[in-house]
Amino acid sequence: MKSTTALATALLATGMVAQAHAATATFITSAPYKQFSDSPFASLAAGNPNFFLENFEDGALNTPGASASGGFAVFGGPSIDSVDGDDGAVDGSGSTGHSWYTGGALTSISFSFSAATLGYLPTHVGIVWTDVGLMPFPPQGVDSVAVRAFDANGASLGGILFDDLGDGQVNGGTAEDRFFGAVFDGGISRITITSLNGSGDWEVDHLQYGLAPVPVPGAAWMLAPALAGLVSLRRKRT
Ligand SMILES: [Ca+2]
Ligand SMILES: [Ca+2]
Ligand SMILES: [Ca+2]
Ligand SMILES: [Ca+2]
Repeated sequence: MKSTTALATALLATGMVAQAHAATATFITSAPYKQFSDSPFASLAAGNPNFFLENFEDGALNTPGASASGGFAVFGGPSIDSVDGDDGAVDGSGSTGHSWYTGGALTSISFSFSAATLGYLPTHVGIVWTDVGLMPFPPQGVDSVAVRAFDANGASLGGILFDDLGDGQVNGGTAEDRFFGAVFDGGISRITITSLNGSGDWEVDHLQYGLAPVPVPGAAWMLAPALAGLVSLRRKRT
């Protein structure tokens, strides 16, 4: 497929990326995405109590601390395009699962994260683009998509875009489904996903976000035996 081999990814110019290296966000896009194990964040999420996956299979966006600027969950029908595995079978179709739909009207949707609810802003945020239907101009069913991220103050962290995304079909086919993600140590308050060709007829799924587990510093591992030795030394003295 053309969309899986295209190299049309690029940072969107924002001016913010000229800051110090530590203030730079990283953007990722990957395919195929048939189920959560295909996510670049899957290993990060495993056993992580601060990582959440919203697959919309309960018909709602209700994972902690996440909200959308628009759209709604849709379910079941030939034009519905969930992530493939959400219906229990990785079989090339997502038409019997749930997705998040623009309602035929929105060219852009923001997903925001509440530090008050979560206790932090997520360092990792991802979304899976699953389908586009009607376009303002031909060809139908193919779009250019941008995902942008914003920091705790609402300042742009930049973004990533992908051209010629879609299978030209208005059905639940899952071959073209694609992951978009942002990573920023300073915390992400919001992502937006946008149809750059002005379509209001597209779907996303698998909103995923969380905090990277804090690694145990190497110095602490080295210090632990030393402390144990100190304790045993004191015990011998007393
Ligand atoms: Ca839900
Ligand atoms: Ca399926
Ligand atoms: Ca789903
Ligand atoms: Ca699809």
